Amino acid sequence: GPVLVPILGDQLTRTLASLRGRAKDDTIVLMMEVSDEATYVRHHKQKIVLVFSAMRHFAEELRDAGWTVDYVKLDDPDNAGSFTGEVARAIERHAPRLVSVVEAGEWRIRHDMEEWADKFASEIEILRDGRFICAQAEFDEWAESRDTLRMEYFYREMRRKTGLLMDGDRPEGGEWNYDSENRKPPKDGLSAPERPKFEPDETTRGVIELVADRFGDHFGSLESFQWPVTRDEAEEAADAFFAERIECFGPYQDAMVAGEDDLFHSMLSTSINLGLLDPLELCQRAENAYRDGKAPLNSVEGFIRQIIGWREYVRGFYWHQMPQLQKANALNAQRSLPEFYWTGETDMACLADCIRSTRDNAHAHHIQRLMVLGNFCLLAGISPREVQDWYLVVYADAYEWVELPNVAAMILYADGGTMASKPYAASGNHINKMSNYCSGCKYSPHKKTGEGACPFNPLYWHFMHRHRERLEKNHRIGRIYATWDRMGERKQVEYLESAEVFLESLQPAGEGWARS
Ligand code: FAD
Ligand code: DLZ
Ligand code: SF4
Repeated sequence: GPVLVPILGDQLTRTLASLRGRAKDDTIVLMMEVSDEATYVRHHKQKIVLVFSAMRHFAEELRDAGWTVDYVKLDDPDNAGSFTGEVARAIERHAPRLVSVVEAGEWRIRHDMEEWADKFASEIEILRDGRFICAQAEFDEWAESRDTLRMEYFYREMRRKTGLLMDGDRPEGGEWNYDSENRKPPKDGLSAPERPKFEPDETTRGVIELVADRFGDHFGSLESFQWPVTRDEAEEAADAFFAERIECFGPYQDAMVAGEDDLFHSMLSTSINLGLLDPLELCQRAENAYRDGKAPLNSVEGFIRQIIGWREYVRGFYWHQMPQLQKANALNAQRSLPEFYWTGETDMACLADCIRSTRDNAHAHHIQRLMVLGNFCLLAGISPREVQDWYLVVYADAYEWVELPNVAAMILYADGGTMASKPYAASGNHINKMSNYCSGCKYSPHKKTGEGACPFNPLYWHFMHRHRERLEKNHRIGRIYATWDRMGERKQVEYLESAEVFLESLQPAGEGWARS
């Protein structure tokens, strides 16, 4: 029989390890739309459209290049509903001598894959995913020798390994990191050139109909679907970023402006995660922009660090810490996620805008996910499990390998500080400094407690107070308790009571939003 090559929905590249060196007339590519993947959490509708449409376009691209593709659609009456079920059916159809597959990105699926060898009579080969720069063994080796796993040190290894922005064995410009230049608040009226928007073609329109029909009650809007769904479109999106936005990417990386959903961010995560764009190639293009004098070092270094630093690091961290990471809850946070995370109905203008963008675009940019949406969950003590589900559902770029480390370790400190040296806690002042949200808000960031006070202010001290025992020992945050102690009891009680009143007012989301 032939070789059967299953390609999962986030493995859409012709350079995939399982295709390399194969004879086209001896290979059957298997692609499967399965209900299990669309519903293990109730993904944002745009995410399902994105994955299915990109899969259908990629299947066409492979066929045009001469490959035989066996494509199972979601509405195929015999669809088994899962990868394992569909691979079983394909083995019956094709009697392959070998099933060659690239390891899944998520623990859930990799676990299933590892059972294929026992379940099926065909030989099974599971290959390493060559799209990542750092092999897992390499990450594990790096991690073994330390107690804390700081991204910054990992990143330097990746710079040396790839040679990106290196000047011999020294970092270009003399520093590894130029983030101190990358914290500009938004000036009045800050806005960015519009990025290319990709109108749905016939294939995408077909998938939109399917998703409206089958998953119409999932979170999120379908109206504004504009994601790149092919490699060509993704390249066009990358071209526009390198031509028009990378220059300001660094300085305004942490800025937020109401109604400006992309600012100078690349908006390339969905394409990178699907396989439409190669992360290393993008970094090389960024470096070229710097060498050609088209973009400053702080922007280019920042972009490269997000990819060969953060992206590679969270993936290594995920596999290093799974499956425990899913259950980690070092701060014992137990509160339910508020319903407004799903409805967007809140008087807090910053949260309302971030949730609106999330609903309309299946996207929010990094600092919105971190400083507003994540910070709130940290301070309010929302249960990690519920926060994880929310982030996995709502973003078009969300896969557990990248979502979980960011949520559990980066925003919630649920790993107890293996990733972050301190919890990322911020008060209303900080959000006010980095955004224009507060001028349109019912609350005031300058008011500390009581009626009209920005809820982030009392929540901040409530958080610090309830975790004093753990955080006081932390050298980066411990000093804050001197400020707290100086306030005096009356002020302290005001903070704590204001926070309690606010927390009591939160309406819990209830079941059914994230999982059936
Ligand atoms: P840019 O700002 O242009 O950054 C360039 C690229 O760097 C991104 O495309 C992405 O590939 C990479 N990158 C940047 N930051 C990170 C990071 N922290 N972790 C991994 N890669 C990073 N990103 C996802 O791809 N999927 C997720 O499910 C996801 N969940 C997140 C959850 C939380 C709580 C936080 C704080 C961050 C999360 N991120 C996630 C990271 C980041 O927010 C997005 O990658 C980014 O907003 C995507 O938009 P962009 O392409 O415009 O990014
Ligand atoms: C996210 C997703 C969805 C919604 N649907 C499918 C699908 O029907 N078929 C498929 O091959 N992949 C899908 N994906 C992406 C997978 O969830 C992803 O490949 C796994 O999480 C493995 O990491
Ligand atoms: Fe957000 Fe507080 Fe500013 Fe309102 S006042 S936008 S709640 S930070």
